[in-house]
Amino acid sequence: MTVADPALLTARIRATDIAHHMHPFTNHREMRNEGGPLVIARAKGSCLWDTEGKRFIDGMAGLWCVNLGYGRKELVEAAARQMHELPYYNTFFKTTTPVIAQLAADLAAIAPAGLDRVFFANSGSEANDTNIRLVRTYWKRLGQPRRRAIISRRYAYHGSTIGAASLTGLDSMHDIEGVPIPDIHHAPAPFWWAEGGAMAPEEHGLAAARGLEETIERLGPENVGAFIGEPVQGAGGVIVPPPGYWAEVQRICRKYDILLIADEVICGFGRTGNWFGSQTYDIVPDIVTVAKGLSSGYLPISGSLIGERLASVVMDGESRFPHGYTYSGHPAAAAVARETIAVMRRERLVERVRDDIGPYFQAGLATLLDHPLVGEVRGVGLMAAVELTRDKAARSEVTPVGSLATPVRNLCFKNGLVTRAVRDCLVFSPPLVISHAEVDELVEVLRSCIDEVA
Ligand code: PXG
Repeated sequence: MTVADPALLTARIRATDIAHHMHPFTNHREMRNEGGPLVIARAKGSCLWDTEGKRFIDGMAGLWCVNLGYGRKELVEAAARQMHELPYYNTFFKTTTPVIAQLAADLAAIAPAGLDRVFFANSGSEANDTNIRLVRTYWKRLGQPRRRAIISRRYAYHGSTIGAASLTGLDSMHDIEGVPIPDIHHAPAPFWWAEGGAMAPEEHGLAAARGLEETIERLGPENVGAFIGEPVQGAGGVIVPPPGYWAEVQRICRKYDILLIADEVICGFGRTGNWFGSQTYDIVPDIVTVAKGLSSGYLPISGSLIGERLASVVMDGESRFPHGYTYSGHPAAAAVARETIAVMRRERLVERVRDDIGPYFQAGLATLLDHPLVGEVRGVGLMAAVELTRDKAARSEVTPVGSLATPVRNLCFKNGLVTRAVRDCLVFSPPLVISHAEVDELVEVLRSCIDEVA
């Protein structure tokens, strides 16, 4: 479409999009009534521009993924070089490619201790579906096929495929027949703001962990194969676990010999100030899900990192693991992932999040706490939620749900800041390269928008 007038161009793209494109998680009628989708045309660093030249700070790094920021020539060139050399070959039936073998080794080098092998997929959802099969295959081959239950948590987001949506703990995603699939259960989340009542946060964290133990006992430990959790629950509203929570969950999993899966699709690759959230919270997982930041979102790739305990049964046994995707270990995506890890090392981005921009970002958002509508600011590293309420002391739920955060989110867009409303909190996960000045701008715009809604 070559149209000189930006407004006309935008209108045409919107019309075409409305006519033909079904969007994920979108109310199309509402979108049409509002004049159509926002059309993002280009991006650089931590900023986006729409087709009419309006600039936005990307407070979400795309969808929690563009960790290195936009416009990274290194990543583009890594993909191009690989595509010239070998654009595609598969990894099924005893074949491999140099780049995927090397990426697997790169991941083993940075992964939490002992997770030396990786099964590749293309999205977080696919990797979590892989995990369901991994866990059930593991127990079946050990002669304990009854251990097929997998326990997840409320507010969890593990993806949209039927398996991953089953693990997800959001009611809206279970609103069709057959979901969740059998033998998936949901335990409480350590979500103190909404559910902690009069308890101290640490006390509520232990109560949530106890809820996991009760679920295991109700199901019978001999029927439970694994527990899956995000170190910090992201899409559910950046639910930061209180001190002691993960240690207790770990203790419970060990006590009942249950596999522990850390879904690091958001937390991985520096987001929490370490390479993995498991390191931030001293979790020793049997499986780690990675995606998003693995390639900084430039190309789709994900994986399940596994340790010796699983590998010895599902890899080194007599039979093969009957599972795989055409694009498992795609060479171009793998080349981008390798370069992403290399850039993170060269630019010391994990250290930057831990020591510099992470604390600066959290301190900036914390200045909003003096606002009458801001009940809580919670976060770690470069992920955070600003919880809005009409009654701070009572931590009362906003009614109707969304009536504070949604207008604030809409105003933020109008004023050049991309954020996401989850119930009545605004969530943030900016690129790891966001500058101090951009953080200042983000906080300032957010404050003015909350003011306006107040
Ligand atoms: N696990 C976690 C922890 C995630 O956050 C997935 C798995 C699924 O990944 P894929 O690549 O299949 O989407 C995710 C994805 C949001 C939002 O609005 C969050 C995600 C995806 C899309 C939107 O917060 N997280």
